[in-house]
Amino acid sequence: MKATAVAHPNIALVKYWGKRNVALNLPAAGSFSLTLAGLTTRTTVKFDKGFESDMVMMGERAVGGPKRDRVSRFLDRVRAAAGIQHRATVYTHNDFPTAAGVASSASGFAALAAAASRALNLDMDTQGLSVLARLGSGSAARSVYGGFVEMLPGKRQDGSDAHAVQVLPEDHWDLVCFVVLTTTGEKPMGSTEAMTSTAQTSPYYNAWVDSVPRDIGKAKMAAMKRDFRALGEVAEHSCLKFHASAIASDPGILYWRGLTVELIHHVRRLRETGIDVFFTIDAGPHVKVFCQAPSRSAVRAMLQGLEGVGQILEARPGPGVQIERPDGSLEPY
Ligand code: 2P0
Repeated sequence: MKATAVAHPNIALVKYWGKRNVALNLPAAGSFSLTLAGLTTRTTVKFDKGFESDMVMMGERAVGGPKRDRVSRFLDRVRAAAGIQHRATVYTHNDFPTAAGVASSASGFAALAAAASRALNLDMDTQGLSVLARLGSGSAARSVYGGFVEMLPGKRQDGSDAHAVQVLPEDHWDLVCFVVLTTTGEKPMGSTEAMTSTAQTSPYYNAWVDSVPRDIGKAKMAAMKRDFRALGEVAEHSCLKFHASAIASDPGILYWRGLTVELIHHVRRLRETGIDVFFTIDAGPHVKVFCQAPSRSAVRAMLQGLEGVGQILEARPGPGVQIERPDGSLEPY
């Protein structure tokens, strides 16, 4: 009735932005991502007949309100699948700042899905786990797998075909991802709400959704061939299109700060000097900068040199969700 799982965030190179079904987190289009090592969520779930309610601990702090309710609703699905009603205690810890804008909901719900399903001995393969994780957060479906991952939007109403698949393993290509923190300011609008607003009010939303499948094809091909420039072109284009559709919402959804824009220009300047590098930006002000392993030190130094840049986190391609054995070692789910 107790299990611990470890999962990593992922960064989308072709973005997910919009749902065909909000209740089931069914995406309107696919997406394509890289799972990261170096940033980790570790989650333990313990079910017990004697517990009166679900308790969620993030680090040392008990979580209440909507965050706890979201976890509780997710656990209800796992309980229903197992045919039990036991309440649970969830201990979860991120070794990276949650305000870093590296989807903590992705690693969080991937780890929670794995720990909860294993604690209740649900007979579930990774595809089933990806479907389950998606019900917690759309991007969590991708963190079930390591390396380069494609999210399939599926067609079915029940969402059973809306899950991720691994395209290439984490040792395929030694990329480096810098997460450049730009501000510690106010929390931007959450993705779930912002996606709904974009779908309902942005005149560019349909064009955005229609453009995704072609971008996924290009990104997959570039990753397979280890064509860094081609991957960078499609990743930046996907990022800017997703932000453009959000900016064109009414009222406009603008995640960027001044330094976000400065970093876009900085990355373009670096590229003009012959350094292979590209950026992507998620639903927040921070900028993720990708390069290949040999240019790691040069790129880090040049990012640090830009005025106003705060902490820089560094990640590499990483594995999918893992289960912790009693001796503390990890095994794939
Ligand atoms: C992505 N983002 O593909 C995109 C790009 C943010 C910008 O997936 O409502 O937290 O839980 O399904 O997964 C963030 O969306 O949203 C996200 P829900 P989620 O990484």
